[in-house]
Amino acid sequence: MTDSSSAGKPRLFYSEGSPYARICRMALRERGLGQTVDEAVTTLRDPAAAVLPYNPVGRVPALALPDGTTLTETTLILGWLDGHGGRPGMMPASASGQATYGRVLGLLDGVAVWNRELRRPVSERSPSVIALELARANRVADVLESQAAQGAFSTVDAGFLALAAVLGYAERRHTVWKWREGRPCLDQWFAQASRRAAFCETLPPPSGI
Ligand SMILES: N[C@@H](CCC(=O)N[C@@H](CS)C(=O)NCC(=O)O)C(=O)O
Repeated sequence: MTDSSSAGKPRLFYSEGSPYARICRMALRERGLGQTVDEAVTTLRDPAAAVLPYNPVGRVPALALPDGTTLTETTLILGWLDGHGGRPGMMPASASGQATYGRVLGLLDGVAVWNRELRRPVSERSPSVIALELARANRVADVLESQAAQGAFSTVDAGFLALAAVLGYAERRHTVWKWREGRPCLDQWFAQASRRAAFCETLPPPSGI
């Protein structure tokens, strides 16, 4: 889709509650691109959403570029951001770093499905979907706990940001998941990650779930 008023800066559409958009918003800050890319809040699942003329999928994050191109999908946007600015990029170069990022993103995908179930009326929720996603989340988190115990997530990269986003989401918008239980290393890691300016400046509002 094209942007008829596309002469300005790239614009990153986000919603305040979106952990995916938060990954990109934290990357913007960690990479010092705050002056290069504007941020624009949008509603979601709304025919009047500001993002819709740019992204017919209607999801965030979406990065509208001055030439009329709109990039969607967190990983593609991280890749674009990595191509701009002088600081080290966020996408890990190594296969193991990429595997870790993919693992955390898979955790986030599962938690997002689980959360969506909980936003339905009780009579429309699927207990089997919830059980599956709970098991998936705990299974992945156990592996991440082992990784954290061995010193993973000590560098700020895509895996770090995705982990901060998913645990931050669990902290404020998906509190039904007691991810800290039996995971002291992740707990400690999260306490430290939470102090970063990029994290503090992108806190999502609590959802009551
Ligand atoms: N695979 C996408 C997922 C993005 C996504 O699901 N975003 C949610 C917000 S957390 C969204 O925009 N939902 C609106 C909708 O589904 O209509 C990515 O990696 O960016």
